[in-house]
Amino acid sequence: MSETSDDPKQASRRKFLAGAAGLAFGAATRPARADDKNLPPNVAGWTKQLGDGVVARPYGTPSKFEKDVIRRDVPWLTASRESSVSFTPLHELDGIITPNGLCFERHHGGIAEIDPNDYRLMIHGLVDKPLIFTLEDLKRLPRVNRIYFLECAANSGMEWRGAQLNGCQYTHGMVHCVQYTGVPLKLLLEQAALKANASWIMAEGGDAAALNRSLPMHKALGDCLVAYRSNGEMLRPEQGYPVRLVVPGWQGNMWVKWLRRIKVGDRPWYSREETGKYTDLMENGKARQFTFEMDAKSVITSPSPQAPVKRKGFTVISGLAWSGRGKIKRVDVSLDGGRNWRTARIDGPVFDRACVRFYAEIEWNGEELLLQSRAMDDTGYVQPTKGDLRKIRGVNSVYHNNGIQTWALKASGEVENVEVG
Ligand SMILES: Nc1nc2c(c(=O)[nH]1)N[C@H]1C(S)=C(S)[C@@H](COP(=O)(O)O)O[C@H]1N2
Ligand SMILES: [Mo]
Repeated sequence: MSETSDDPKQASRRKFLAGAAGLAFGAATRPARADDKNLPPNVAGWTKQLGDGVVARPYGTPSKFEKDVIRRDVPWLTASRESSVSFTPLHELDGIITPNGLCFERHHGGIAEIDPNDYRLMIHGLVDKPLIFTLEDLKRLPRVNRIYFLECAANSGMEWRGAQLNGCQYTHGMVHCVQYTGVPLKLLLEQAALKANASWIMAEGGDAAALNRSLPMHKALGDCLVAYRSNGEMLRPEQGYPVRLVVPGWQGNMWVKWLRRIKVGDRPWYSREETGKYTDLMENGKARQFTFEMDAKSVITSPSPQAPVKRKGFTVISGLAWSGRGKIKRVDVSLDGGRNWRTARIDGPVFDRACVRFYAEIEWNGEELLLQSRAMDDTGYVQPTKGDLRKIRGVNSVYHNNGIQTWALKASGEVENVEVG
């Protein structure tokens, strides 16, 4: 393609390159600073001496200059640290995989510390052969690798009352997406030999909360995994070391960590987490129960309140989308609060019930924008506006808020959590 092409992609690329050159020029002409000795044309300090040798960090950690890329909590949100939540720094990440050390945590009774030698998984109830597996037993069985998102049903729960928290880490950071390695739950249930009337299971954690949830048998025999690895390495203690249940597309609460026991039955258990919690109070005073699936959702992670725009010109809008019902088919981005939409570019792999990464590149000249993203999945479901969601759900809910998020981009480049219409 020739340099004089009118192709808009080429044109924006030329402008982008011109902008980049401008940055270098600007940097070279700003007032001298003490640390300029590392800048061209000088040879930087790190080139003039040998660095640390191998295994200086036997388990690698991020550069010290990345010290702000961390999970964060909101201290006033919960009464204790043991029953609380920390949030994934979505605004600092790219691609689709969440690094293990940055996965949000949600605990009801603190992090259980389990000696893998003492770990046992019991399967009992309506089975012919009750079984107890050690970790070694589980590792000897055929295993699979799957990339899935996990979203807490309470993600964005504060936002039912209007724009509350300023940062996608806090509004949307109860989601992570990693590659699990584990044994299909079906395999274990088959070994235990289900009785004819077996139609539900109850999964229970070995933590102080002994968190337990009922799952219908079709899901248990479907795609659930008993997982022990995340992104290749053993699960982190925070994520359920050594074993957690993986329940693809369904609310995070069901992904029982520190998995201790699976009881097989013929009806749900109606445990605390499926009666007092994780139900959705509707406008008419009735509550929806067993709302397992997570609806399609998306969020722009940059620009966002914690990731303001630093300069005018070529700007990459980026975000994540996911659906508990299947694959993300398309993501649209709006710059004007939902009046006009353009199709975003999805880049990277698109897996069933995993996060996908999207981009929309714009020229930003300092005008105020109302940034939104809207996800569509392969069932035809379209992420609703918050207004449309409230029409159906009312305002009594905590869980399952998948409404379209709006970020107001100010002339200064700062970004604020707002709500439109
Ligand atoms: N045993 C046990 N499992 C648990 C929990 C818990 O407190 N105890 N919290 C649940 C909730 S509410 C969520 S959202 C997910 C969070 O998983 P994560 O901490 O890996 O992000 O784990 C679920 N599994
Ligand atoms: Mo949760």
